[in-house]
Amino acid sequence: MKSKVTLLALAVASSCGNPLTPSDGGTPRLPEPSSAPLATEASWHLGHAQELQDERSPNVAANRDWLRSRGYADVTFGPGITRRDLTLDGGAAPSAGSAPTLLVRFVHLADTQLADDESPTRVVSLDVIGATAGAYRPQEAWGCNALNASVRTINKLHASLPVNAVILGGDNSDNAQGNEAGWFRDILDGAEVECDSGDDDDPVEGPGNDPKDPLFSEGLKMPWLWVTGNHDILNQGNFSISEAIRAGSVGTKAELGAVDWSKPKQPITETVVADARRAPLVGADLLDFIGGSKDGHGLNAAGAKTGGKAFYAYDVPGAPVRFIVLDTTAPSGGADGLMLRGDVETRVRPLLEEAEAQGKYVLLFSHHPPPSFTNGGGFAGMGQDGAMLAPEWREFLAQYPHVVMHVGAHTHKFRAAAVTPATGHAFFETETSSLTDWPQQMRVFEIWNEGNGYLRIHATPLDFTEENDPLASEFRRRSAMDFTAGWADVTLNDDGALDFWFPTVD
Ligand SMILES: [Ca+2]
Ligand SMILES: [Ca+2]
Ligand SMILES: [Ca+2]
Ligand SMILES: [Ca+2]
Repeated sequence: MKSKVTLLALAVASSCGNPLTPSDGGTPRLPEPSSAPLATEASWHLGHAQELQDERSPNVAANRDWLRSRGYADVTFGPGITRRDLTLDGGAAPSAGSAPTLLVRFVHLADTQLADDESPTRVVSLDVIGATAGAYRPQEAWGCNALNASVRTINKLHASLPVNAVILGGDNSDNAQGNEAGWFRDILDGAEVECDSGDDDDPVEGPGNDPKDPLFSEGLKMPWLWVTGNHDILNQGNFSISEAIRAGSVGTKAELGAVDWSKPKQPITETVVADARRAPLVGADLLDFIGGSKDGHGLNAAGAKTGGKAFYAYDVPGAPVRFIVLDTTAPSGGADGLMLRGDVETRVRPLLEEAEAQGKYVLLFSHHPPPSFTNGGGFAGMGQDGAMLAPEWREFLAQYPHVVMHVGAHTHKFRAAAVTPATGHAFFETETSSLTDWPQQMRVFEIWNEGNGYLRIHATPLDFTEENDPLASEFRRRSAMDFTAGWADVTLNDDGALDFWFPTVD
């Protein structure tokens, strides 16, 4: 319990807009950031070229010191990134309309991958350059701080550019644990949250100064919509939740390595303090947990949680736009996307038919983009009856004239493409960067009816603020180091800031 004096101090500090200092003794309420610029106005840039340091894993404290001293963690806030146009036929973009109408503005927040880095099911020793580079990230303990910073940024943006909704990209947690899902939900909903398991650690004495301290989130000021990713329901994003995994997650043996925050410099340990809150939370239980808070985050829609897989529609109030959320995860295992014909017929087709009947433009959202749809592909995957791959999926969507775009995540990099199936009409696919790996950006989408025969989908990356927030700042610098030293499995491109031009449907 906090004393009345502390609560009063919090209230005063909050109303004055100043962060509390640790000497106040409470969890800091970070003030509203002074701005939330779109990345085309100003953005974060690496201060060091990417130079492979394959002998200096940034997972080791001494190597981090070496890399940091040579500028691998340096970043600068500077010029905005450039924008380009994308059309369905590759031709020149139309001229902008004289009186465009904004239909919807939303933020896409993908691959936060909140990780309980003290869990016995962590696998730090498997972390190597390449496909398993995500087994450990030197920034991962600061993920809750970065997510809180993202909430502050989105709310600030919302003050000048109202945001209808935030829609997730999936992989909201990293390891399908109940405590991770709880941290994620509570930061977006608004709460005091302590991303700390096992013993209550305080590696830097006092409040608000290390990632194991409680943080205060004001919560998003607009609806947010759930999307499930493979890391939300599979151990390490790969393995179906077996009884052995369930038992191991609440035990003490971390055979592949977890972080020990009780010691200076957080070494890797094979023995942890047990914590029942680490039990996996997946399938129907996970959807009930998320859908049971606030407005249900999309999961209160009829049939949204059927079979423990999240398929639902969200109709943007007052706009001729429907979002359709798809669940592309494979509960039987494997990191790849799985789209089953049965789900397409019984859960997706009816939502599309309704949208067509109502003349609503459709954007589809899933964690995996169509190029990642396989039949049980990926490590620990299992083949399924009725798995639909990208060509068949695209031809299915192309039957519906109002389908504008399929928005995905999963790859941790921006991608944008026009797809032209063999039959039906052309539409767009795009993926957003992750919050966890460089460039650690969200993306703002606006759909404008230009009034000239075209919709313009105006997509712009958005950086989380680090104003008054040294912990979010540390997350960004560690991620920069991971990338510049060659240990992050991502590549950079200019597919983030785009205007997509889509002919209006009569
Ligand atoms: Ca790594
Ligand atoms: Ca702990
Ligand atoms: Ca703590
Ligand atoms: Ca502390």
